[in-house]
Amino acid sequence: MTNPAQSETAVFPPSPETIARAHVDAAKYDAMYAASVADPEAFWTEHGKRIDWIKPFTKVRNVSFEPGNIHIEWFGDGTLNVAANCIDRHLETRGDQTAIIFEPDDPDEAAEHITYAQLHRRVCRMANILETMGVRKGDRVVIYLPMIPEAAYAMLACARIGAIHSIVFAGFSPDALAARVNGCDAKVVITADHAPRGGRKTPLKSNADAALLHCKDTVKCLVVKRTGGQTTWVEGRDHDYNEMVLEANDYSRPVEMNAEDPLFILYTSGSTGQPKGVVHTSGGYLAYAAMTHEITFDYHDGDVYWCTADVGWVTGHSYIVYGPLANGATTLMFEGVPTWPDASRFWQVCEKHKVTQFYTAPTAIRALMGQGKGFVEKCDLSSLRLLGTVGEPINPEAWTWYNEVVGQGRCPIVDTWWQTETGGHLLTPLPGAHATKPGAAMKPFFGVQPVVLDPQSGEEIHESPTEGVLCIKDSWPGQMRTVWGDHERFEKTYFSDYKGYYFSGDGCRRDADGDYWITGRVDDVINVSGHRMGTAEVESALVAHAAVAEAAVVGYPHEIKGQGIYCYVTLMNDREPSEELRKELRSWVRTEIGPIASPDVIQWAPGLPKTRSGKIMRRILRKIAENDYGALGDTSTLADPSVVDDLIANRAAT
Ligand code: 6R9
Repeated sequence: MTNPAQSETAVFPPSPETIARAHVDAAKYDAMYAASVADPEAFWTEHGKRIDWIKPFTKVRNVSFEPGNIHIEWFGDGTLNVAANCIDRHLETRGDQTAIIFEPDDPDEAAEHITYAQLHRRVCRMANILETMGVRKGDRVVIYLPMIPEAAYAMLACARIGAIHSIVFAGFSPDALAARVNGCDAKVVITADHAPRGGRKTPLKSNADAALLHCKDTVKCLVVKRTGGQTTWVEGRDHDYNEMVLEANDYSRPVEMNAEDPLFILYTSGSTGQPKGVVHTSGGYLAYAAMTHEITFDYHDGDVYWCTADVGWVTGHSYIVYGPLANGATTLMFEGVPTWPDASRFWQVCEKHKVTQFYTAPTAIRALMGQGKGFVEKCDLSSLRLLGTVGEPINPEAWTWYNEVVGQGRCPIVDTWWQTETGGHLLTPLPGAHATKPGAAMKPFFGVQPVVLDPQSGEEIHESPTEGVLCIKDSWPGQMRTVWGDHERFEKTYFSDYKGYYFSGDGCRRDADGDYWITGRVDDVINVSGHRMGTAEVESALVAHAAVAEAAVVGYPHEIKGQGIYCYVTLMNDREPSEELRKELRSWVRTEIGPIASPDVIQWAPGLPKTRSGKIMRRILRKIAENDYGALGDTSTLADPSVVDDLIANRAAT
């Protein structure tokens, strides 16, 4: 699928038109980057001013990456309100400008244009409803909604009253939802009757009902009407948003928050244990999301910007809601999927709303590429000026198709590498400043100091070309601050393998020109269609089934999804393998975690390769799943080497 030799030589310099329009050209990038690392205090004093402070900060940063004392603070004595920054401050100049374009799942349903003035009223009403339900500053609110404007209202309403939101992707199961509600001890869950997607409906409210059975009985539920479909109702616990909104006051005073007060918690998968609650705070996060949104996407007034992510992921937080709205942009929210009613839906939406910047994931590009270019070519994409990708490495073939067929060779592609933990882009080409290379995340954003470490020695490698693990030296304002309720886990996960650095969990290459290429995770996290999945999570779901004695899960290359989920399952003595059981286990995992965790392959494994101390040797399992037996490496420490032969002989087709 990839051809590194070819991709190394293909270089696409920015066009003169792109350079002329861009906020940042090559000379400006070089000067600004140098300044940002030479004197971060001065640099961020200036750029911290892109947001409105109630009480301006006097301290820029207070950071320690020292083991035992991990501490990250930006603009620590400043106060602000994030919602006021995303709405109120625009009212005077752009009250009638569209803030959000809502494009529903069904193309026959009318799109909605929500102005900043309307957004203000709706967010205020939602804020007042939450207060009526007892939500106060510092309380947690879980949002479990479809991709509808109310999801943005809910986020901003929380920010307005100082509550901390935690969005749970609507594709997650009741169990996963309950774990997150309990994990952050939420007071309220906001959901909808149903979530329409790709012509199908997910019963969100009944999922929430099932989840709430496993939560404290004080948790309340606010229900938004989306389809009007039937739901059950628990008197006292359930609140009807559509009814309450008629009565709610349309002004709510934004609460003064400290820069370091948490804005949101977002659960994400790691290499061990259950998902962890990544905590982002208010000031640094917002400044960083806004700055990267404007510069990476070269956003200008009058543009129509579309990020196809779901607000359940960090990309939706930073680049559908907070970054764009802080900049007074017009941001498009799309409820549907790329392939329904057919594979031209994305391009029809681009044509219909005259989208100028389009930001999506490689998995979507690959899926659409497979449908042929006819679906693209029948739409008028002349409004497009820039394309972006995020979520996983993009293979040069998909990059080239994106560039030639979608961008018509005219639109720079920003391949943005970042993570839930980083809050915003860390590596990306800037459209007017850098040439692009198919598959490369290219250059650090301002203030970001990437380093490549030798995985064994942990030493920084200074020369190029080179390859190793990707770490970041020093902090940037959008960095996560802690793991909710578990600062020790924060330190252990990100700062203990390579002392003095933030460890990303990704491997990377730096080529002879000094440009960065992400090679993928080096830990037990797999990336399925751009969604992060801890192999440990899938394993614990599998072993929770009565028929399963043991399970080991690894990723393998998948043409559309990037990586697929390959499960080795050892059954209990009294159980026999069967197609039926395989189906049952698949649907079991879907119910335990959600459809995104659905196993692609289940191989029955009478035994798993283990060391004499009982550790599963995943390296070997990965190689078998990848169909790469030549490179099994050292198997001498295996307790029973014959296990491997059996697994190879019975390898499932992928
Ligand atoms: C924003 C987001 C983070 C992981 C990250 C990496 C992979 C993201 C990428 C990329 C190569 C890119 N990743 N962007 N890999 N090129 N442009 O996706 O956050 O869900 O936390 O995932 O995704 O492996 O470590 P998140």
